[in-house]
Amino acid sequence: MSMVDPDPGPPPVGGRAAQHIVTIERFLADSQPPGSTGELSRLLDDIALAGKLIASRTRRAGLTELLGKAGAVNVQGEEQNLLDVYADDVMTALLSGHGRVAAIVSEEQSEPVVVDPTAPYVVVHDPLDGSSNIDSNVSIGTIFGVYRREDTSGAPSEADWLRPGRDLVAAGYVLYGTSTMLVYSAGFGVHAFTLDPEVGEFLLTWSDLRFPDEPAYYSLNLASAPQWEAGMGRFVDWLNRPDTPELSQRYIGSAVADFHRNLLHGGVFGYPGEVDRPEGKLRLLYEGAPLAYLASQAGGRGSDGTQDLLEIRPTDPHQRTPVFVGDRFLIARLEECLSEE
Ligand code: AHM
Ligand code: MG
Repeated sequence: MSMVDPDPGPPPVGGRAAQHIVTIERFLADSQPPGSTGELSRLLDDIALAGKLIASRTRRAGLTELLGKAGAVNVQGEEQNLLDVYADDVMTALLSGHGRVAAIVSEEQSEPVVVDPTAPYVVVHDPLDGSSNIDSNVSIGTIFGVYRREDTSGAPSEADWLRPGRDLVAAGYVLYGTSTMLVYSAGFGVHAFTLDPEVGEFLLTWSDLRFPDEPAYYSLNLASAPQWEAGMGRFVDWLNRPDTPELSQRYIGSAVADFHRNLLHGGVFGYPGEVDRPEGKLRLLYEGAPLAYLASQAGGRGSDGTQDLLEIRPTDPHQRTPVFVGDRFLIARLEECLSEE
């Protein structure tokens, strides 16, 4: 029997519960705008297959000696885990060789990788976000964004990937949690699919997810509060005032998992800049911008604290930025707190 109930009941938020069993492949094919080539749908289906492979390996990690360090350091100066490397290899393999993807920007690759100079899309991704959680069996995820090249006549260059999030044509994540879920948007709402491990298919769970009107959570690493600038202190004070909407604090340390919970139940995730590190930790191109794109498609927002994350054009593929994504009202309040003298 399938593990995914064809009628999962009402979603915890705005959005529609799937009434029929619909595979992601079928959903993508049925959602294509008239006249489109179907290449983007096939590209998203390739990413879904990468997600299945990574999920399968993640589930077996403790059994197959895949936990632990790979012995290499990535361009961020962070030690790579074996699963980081595996996930990156899977994404590269699935995105190469079929004429859809011209170049790939990955957190785990120091330089963008050109795979097909004439292809129409560029994919940016963090193959395994939250990888410090791998060894402790805590949720991790793959984050991705897709840009359509404006000019395919020459070899891919910086102009193809140093682009603001508002240019994204699709973005999403695969969350390896208690179940594996793929959440994506291609500009027409946010849709969530659960992997049925028995049949090996991502099946539609909810379409048109929206942040609920009443937020439930804020997700900040409060242990870093002494390093934050003064405005963050004002925001945290406001969050804890008795006349502020009652919120719980939840912080997983996997941005993708924190974002997902807040998408379902309402709230904001943030990784602020710090006095000695004003640019923060998270990367604009393959962490901040895709999550901000999803947030805006679900009625929320993304901000770096002063401006919309989707408006920032990176000058480096691995550029870092403060990231705040989620509920619009909470982000507006945060921006006010950061702008006060
Ligand atoms: P990673 O891409 O190397 O996994 O780092 C990003 C992760 C985010 O998922 C998470 O929000 C953050 O790092 C947690 O960092 P910290 O432990 O400093 O709170
Ligand atoms: Mg990562």
